[in-house]
Amino acid sequence: MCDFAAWPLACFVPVTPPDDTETTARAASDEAKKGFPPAAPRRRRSGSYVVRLRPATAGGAHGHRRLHSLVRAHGMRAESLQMLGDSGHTFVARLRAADRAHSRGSAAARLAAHPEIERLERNVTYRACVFSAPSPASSQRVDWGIQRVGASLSSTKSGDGQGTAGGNVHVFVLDTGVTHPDVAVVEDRFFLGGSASDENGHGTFCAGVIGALDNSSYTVGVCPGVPVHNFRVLDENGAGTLASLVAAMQAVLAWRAANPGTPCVVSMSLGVPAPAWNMLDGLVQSAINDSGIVVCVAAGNDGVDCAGNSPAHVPEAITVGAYDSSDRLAPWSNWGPDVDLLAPGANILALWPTSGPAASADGGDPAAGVHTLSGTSMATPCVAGVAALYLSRFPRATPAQVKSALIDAAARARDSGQNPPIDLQGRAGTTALGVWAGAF
Ligand SMILES: [Ca+2]
Repeated sequence: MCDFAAWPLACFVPVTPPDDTETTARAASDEAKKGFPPAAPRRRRSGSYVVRLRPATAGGAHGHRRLHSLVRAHGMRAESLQMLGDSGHTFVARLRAADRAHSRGSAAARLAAHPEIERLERNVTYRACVFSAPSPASSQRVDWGIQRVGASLSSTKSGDGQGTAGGNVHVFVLDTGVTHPDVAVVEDRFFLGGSASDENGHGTFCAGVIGALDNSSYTVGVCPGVPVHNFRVLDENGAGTLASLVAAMQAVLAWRAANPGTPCVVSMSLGVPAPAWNMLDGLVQSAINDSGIVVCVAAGNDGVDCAGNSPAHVPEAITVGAYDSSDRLAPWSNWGPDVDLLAPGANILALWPTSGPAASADGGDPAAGVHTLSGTSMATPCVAGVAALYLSRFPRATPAQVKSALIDAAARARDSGQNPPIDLQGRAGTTALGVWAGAF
């Protein structure tokens, strides 16, 4: 691909237009000799030129008149003659030979040699020096995880190129920000310095797993087109603070209080080792028990029991571990009795910022607007998307009912053979159930 940074000007290559050398009346004469009635002489073609008068020649209106005069003196007519901007001495002209006795090409060459003319050049066509890049609008890619959890069987049939999540469910993505045209972002807020823009890519990716639009571009989410609240709590390095998370959760609670009839889901692909209960854990618990908000959290990527991670160890939250495309628990996925469901988390394809500092970072492909990543961070939004799907059909369900419904649906799909159990790789005491979107 053409690297514009390395080719600021050389990227534009002048292209000579098709030869428009004037056609003479020879064809008509030949036909006359053969006894045909003489046809009308073909119209002499004009050509576009850029002409610059020497600085010593008066410019502006005087230059305009002078150039007309010089054109006529050289056996041509100017069909149009316009000054370029306010240059005074540079004009663009369409010139044509005045009669058959003159050839425009040779007349123009003589004009170019006139002492009052500094330059006279064909007005050639320039084209951008760009190779065709993968067009994100030409196709939509459906990740293996979307297929694996039966999202194509859900009420919105992810991947069929149409369909938006029904109902009035809202999803809050507490992450590095969400910056992508394939996500229906309805609110941008930031709880760190800076702005709500995603300068890391992680938040955009997670939002894509939840709800990338089911259209002709980029990827598709589990709950396509669901309204997303972009709550930026992590910085460009993917790091945030307890304070930023507490502030964001308080804002979610305030939104819920103002919109009591609107079901909502919080997705948090983040965590910190925390053997003890902390303020965020208390807010998550309150959001679930007191405010009716479904909260999905990542188990973590340390390959340990997630009982020592916040907010993964909040019992009421839906805590998510990760499996790979061979239906094996990922070796780095946290595990243990606090894990409620597993979801695809290895080599997941989802959205990536197309511009800004994150676009080319971490191996992302800004031209494609997608990226492949692994982690329980990728698995968590899959479950958040399924929860949103469920709430779009059963908007009055409590968080406890949503959690039970997701687990029951996963078990039924396992029993029917649609949703194979996950190989736990020896991590006994962890659920082997993968989330199943196909029921909703
Ligand atoms: Ca899409």
